[in-house]
Amino acid sequence: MDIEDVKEYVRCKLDVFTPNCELQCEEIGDGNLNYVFRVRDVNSGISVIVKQAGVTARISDEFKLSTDRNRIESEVLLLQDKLAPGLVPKVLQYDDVMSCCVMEDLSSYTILRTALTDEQRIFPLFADHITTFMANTLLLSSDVVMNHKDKKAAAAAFSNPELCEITEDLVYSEPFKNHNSRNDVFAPNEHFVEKEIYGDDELRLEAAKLKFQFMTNAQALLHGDLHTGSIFVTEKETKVIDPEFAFYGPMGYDIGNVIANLMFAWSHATAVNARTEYVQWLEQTIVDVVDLFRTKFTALWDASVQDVMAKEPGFRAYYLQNVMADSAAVAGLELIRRIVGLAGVKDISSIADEHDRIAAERVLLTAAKRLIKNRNEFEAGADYIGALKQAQHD
Ligand code: SR1
Ligand code: MG
Repeated sequence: MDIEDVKEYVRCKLDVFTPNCELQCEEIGDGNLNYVFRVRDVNSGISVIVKQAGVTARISDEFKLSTDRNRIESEVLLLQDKLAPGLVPKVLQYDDVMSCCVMEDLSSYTILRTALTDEQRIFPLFADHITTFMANTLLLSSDVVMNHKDKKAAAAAFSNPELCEITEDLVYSEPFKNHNSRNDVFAPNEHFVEKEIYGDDELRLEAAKLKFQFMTNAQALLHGDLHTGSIFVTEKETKVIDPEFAFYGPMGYDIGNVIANLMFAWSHATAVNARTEYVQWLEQTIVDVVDLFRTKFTALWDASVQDVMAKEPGFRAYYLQNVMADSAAVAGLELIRRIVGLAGVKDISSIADEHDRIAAERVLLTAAKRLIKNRNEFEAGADYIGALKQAQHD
């Protein structure tokens, strides 16, 4: 739809707008895949977001994608609002003919990546909110809690092969091979990447193991793309958006993405000499995301576990330890793919000084290798800060 189509569409389809209302509409999407419109009634001030999925990705026609991702996104938002109330936008309507979802307008919120990278703002409640979101949506959609037949039906309903293929290629394959890839390496770091990533046999073997774990471990209903561009924030509230990559996969995929993208914010902050209070808050937030997740996951497990064998003494600790190791590995993969692969992040690309950017990328890539290879050693939040500080001195 173009802007006029969207105005006509909401005028006809949504009760909140009257037939003669005066509408303003703008396209505000800045993601890689879809078109996002904000429509506002000039007189009442009421506004909504209309998100439409096309048959190719916005970033490039090379990606041919099913519009079913819009159905998945709409249904997952409705489900996540039940599992983690108040932490996702309200869905007002989903239309499978137009492949579009109408949802709550969050115009008083800011995208977390922008707020961190451009504004260096502090969000005191973010770690608490995002860990509630992850513990609830992941554990409560898993076999630990759900009836196993219902869980298998949910896994089938949220089968998302085309968007999973993007992740399999862009996260788990292309960053490790300088062949037939769409990688986009910062030129001054090409030799470093050649040696430290493409040339590291042990790293590539671990990435291969993790790729097949991503494809085969239908552990929980993931958001599937939980970076700081998928999170809206204010000082008091957090809303997770864009679950179009959702599918049943390993829990660590979501947790690792949050950690890695906070590390990107930390890297940007240190590169531009951000104020100490802000850098300290970022470090504490990384620590809190890991430690609060563990605490909440443990409490929720005890309150909601259903499977008879999952109640065996020692099983909870074994399960959580695997989730935390996966999380560390995914954090490493996300760091590597955003520096080496096709879809970069502005936390890094906006570091203006060439030497600062070279150094920032090398610190993160060094930490990433440790996160992947030594993933079983990352248990507490402080371990992640330790990896960053160690990489600064390597
Ligand atoms: C072609 S899509 C590139 C990336 O954008 C999305 O947000 C996902 O992170 C995907 O890997
Ligand atoms: Mg997105």
